[in-house]
Amino acid sequence: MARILITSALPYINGIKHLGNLVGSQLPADLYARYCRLRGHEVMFICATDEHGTPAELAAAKAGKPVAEYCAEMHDVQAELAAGFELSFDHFGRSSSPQNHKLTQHLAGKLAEAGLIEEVSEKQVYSKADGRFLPDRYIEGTCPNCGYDKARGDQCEHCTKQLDPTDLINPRSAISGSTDLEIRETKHLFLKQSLMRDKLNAWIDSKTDWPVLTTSIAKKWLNDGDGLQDRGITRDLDWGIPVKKGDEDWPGMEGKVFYVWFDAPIEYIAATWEWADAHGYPNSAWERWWRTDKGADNVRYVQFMGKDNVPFHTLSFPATLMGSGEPWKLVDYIKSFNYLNYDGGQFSTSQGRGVFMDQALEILPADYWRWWLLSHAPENSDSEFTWENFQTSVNKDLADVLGNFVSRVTKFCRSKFGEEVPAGGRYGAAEEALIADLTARIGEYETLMDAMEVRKSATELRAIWAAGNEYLQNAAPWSVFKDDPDHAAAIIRLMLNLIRVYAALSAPFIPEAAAKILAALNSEDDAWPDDLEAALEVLKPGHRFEVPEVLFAKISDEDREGWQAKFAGQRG
Ligand code: B3M
Ligand code: ZN
Repeated sequence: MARILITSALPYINGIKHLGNLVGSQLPADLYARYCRLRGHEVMFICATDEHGTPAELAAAKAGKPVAEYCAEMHDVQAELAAGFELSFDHFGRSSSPQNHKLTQHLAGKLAEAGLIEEVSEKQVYSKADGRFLPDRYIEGTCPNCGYDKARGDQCEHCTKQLDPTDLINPRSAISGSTDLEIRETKHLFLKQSLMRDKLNAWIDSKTDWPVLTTSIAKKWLNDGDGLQDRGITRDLDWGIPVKKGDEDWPGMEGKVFYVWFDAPIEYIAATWEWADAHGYPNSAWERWWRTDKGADNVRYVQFMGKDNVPFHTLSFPATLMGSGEPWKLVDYIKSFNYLNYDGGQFSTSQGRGVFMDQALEILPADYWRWWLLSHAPENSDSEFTWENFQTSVNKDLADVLGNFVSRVTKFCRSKFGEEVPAGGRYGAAEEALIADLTARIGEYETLMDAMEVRKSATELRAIWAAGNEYLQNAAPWSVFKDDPDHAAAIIRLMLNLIRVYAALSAPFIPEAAAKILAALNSEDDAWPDDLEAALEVLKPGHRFEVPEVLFAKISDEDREGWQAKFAGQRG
C-alpha cells in the first residue's frame, strides 16, 4: 500500500466550467484517485476554486456583487457540479481561505529570507477617484489606431492592436469612469526565479518518466531565450492575499496583494490544511502529506492539468517551494493534457461556446459524459467532441456492450432460475479460457491505469466487457439449458459474478452505474479482483439479486439532433 497525493488544477472562479476544462484536469484526476483507492492505496485527492485576480473582480462586477460574495456563491455552484460529476475530492477548498493566506504569506517571508525576492519600482496608472492603481485592462479610452472609444489599456478589441495604457486618447478608469488619472511610482515584489535555473533544470532532468508534453513545455521555458524571467508576484488589487512577510507587515507593500498565480498552487497545500481543520484533525494530519520531515517523504505526489498550466507547475511553484528552504513535498509526476475542441471549433467560456458542466448534467447522467470524455481524453493531441461521436460511443460501449450484457445475464437467470445465483454445474474449458483471458486483460488494464494512460485504459476496459459478451454469445446458455441445465447454471453463476467484477473494474470510469450494478446484485463487495478466480466465487449459490433497471439508455437520433441544435449557438 502506497500513499498517493493527487491534485487537480484549480478551476478558476469566474464561471461554470465547460467539458474541455473538466477533461483537462478534474475528471482524469478523479479517475486516478478512484482507481488508487480501489487498489488499496491511501489517497488524498485535493482540488479548490482559484479565486483571486482581475478576472474574478471583473466577473463579480459583471454579476453586480461584492467579489467576496460572488466567490462564495460560485464556489458552492462549482462544488455542487463537481459532486454531480461524482468527483471524489477529499476536499474542495478555496484559495481565499485563511489557511492559504497564512501559508502564502509564510512562503513569501521565507523566500525573502533566502534572498530570492527583489523589490522593483514601476510606473503605473493611478486613479484618484478609485483610490487605487489600475491594471492595464481596467483603463479604457479611445484607440489611437482606429478611433474605437472603448479600447482597453492592453489591447483594442475593435482593431486588435496591442496597446499601452499611455497610448489611449482620453483614458479613463473602467471602474468609475473617472479621467482623473496620473502616473505614479509603485513598488512590486519579484521572485528571482532566474537564480534557480540550475536547480530546476537538474530537478526536471531527474524526471525521466514524465510525459513528453510536460517536460518539453518545462524545458522550453527554462532554457529558451529569456524564459524563466524573474516574475512579479504582487499586484495593486483589493481582492487577494495581502502582501506580508509571514505575520509581519511588508514596508512599502501596503494595500497590495499577491499575484493570483503565486497563491493558487500554494492552495494545494492550504486546501489539505482546510481538510484537516474541517475534520478537527491536528496539523500533523495535513503535514504528513506535504512536509518531507513529517512523513511526506514516502508520499507519491501526482498533479493533473491542462498544458497551458504546465509552466507554473514545473517552474514557478517548484521555485517557490524549493526557494523557501523548507522541506516541502515536490511533485513526482505531472500528467498534462492537450485541448478538447467542440464541434469544429474551440470550447470558449467567454463566448459561451460548447457544453458546460451544468448543461451536461441537465441532459444526461454523469457516467455518460465521464465515459465519453475519458475514453476520448486529449492525451497525445487535441481531440474533438462531436455529438455523432458521443452518440456512437454511448450507444455502442455503454448500452450495447456493458448494459446489454448485464441485462441479458440477469434476465435470463430470472427466467430460468429465479432471481438468485444458481447452484450446480462445473466450469469447462471455455470458462477456464475466459478466466485466463480476463486475468491477462485485467493485468494490462492495471498497468495502463497505473501509468495514467487514460484512453488506453478505457479501450482495455471496453475489451474486458466485450470478452464477457463474446463468451456469453458462444456459451449460449439459452441453448445449453435445454439439454444440460446444470451447465447453464454454471455459466450463469460465472456471468453473475463477472458482472460484480465489472462493477469493481468500471467504478473509476462510471461510478454511478457501478453502484447501481452492485445494488442490483445485492452486494457491497466492490473489492478489486486481485485474484480473479476467487473474485468470481464471491456471489454464492442462492444469493439473491434483482434485475437492474436499464443501465444506459441509448441516445436516439432525435435527441442528438435536438442537442446539436440547442448547443450550436452561444450560452444565454
Ligand atoms: N486556475 C487554471 C485556469 O484558470 C488555473 C489553474 C490554477 S492551478 C494552481 O486556467
Ligand atoms: Zn483600435
